[in-house]
Amino acid sequence: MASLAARPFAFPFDKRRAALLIIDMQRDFLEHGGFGEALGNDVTRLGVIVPAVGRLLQAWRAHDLMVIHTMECHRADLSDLPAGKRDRGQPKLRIGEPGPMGRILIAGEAGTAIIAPLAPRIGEIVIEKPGKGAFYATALGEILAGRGITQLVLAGVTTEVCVQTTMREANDRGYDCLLVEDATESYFPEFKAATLDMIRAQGAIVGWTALTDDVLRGLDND
Ligand code: C5J
Repeated sequence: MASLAARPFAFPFDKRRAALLIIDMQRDFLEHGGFGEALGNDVTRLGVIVPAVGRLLQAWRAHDLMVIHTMECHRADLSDLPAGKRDRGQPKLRIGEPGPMGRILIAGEAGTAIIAPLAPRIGEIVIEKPGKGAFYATALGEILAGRGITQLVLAGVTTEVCVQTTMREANDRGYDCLLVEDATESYFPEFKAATLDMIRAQGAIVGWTALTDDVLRGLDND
């Protein structure tokens, strides 16, 4: 067990029980022509975290620890897409409609894929999730239990939507969760800042936050 420098206080890091959970680093959220842009966002904001997420990924692989990637996506027949999620707002393209990278947020389409620098390797778990949280309507809980995982180190996008929802789901299920500050990003900087604050407030009510360098130091020291 290592003590990892984190906020609001040190994280009791047990790397053998800690999975790296990379949330939704998909072309649909990071590249032009995808879902994020259809919602009116500046998708170029998210690319800044790719090197940090890549460093975490390489380190987890080098230590032969568990890596899990998630992808927000829906079945081709849209049977797992609630009408409210499809119809809400005025996006340029709705989920399931054809865009420049294929049908928006549909499993198997080019735009749904994880960006090339962070592409999953054979043997790494990829969770396809229809919701914002990675536990909802997926086998994630069973997979983690099967591997004896009790801690989650989270990275990915977007901080206040899929990352935060997943972290709250995990916290309620008893996992110790640490969000890597410079490996998560939002289309809205103020939402990212507020999310980090509310996660670690009240004595880590949802969990811890730390920088990539501190996580990597903890990994090497444990
Ligand atoms: C959103 C996500 N923002 N991955 N999805 O719709 O955060």
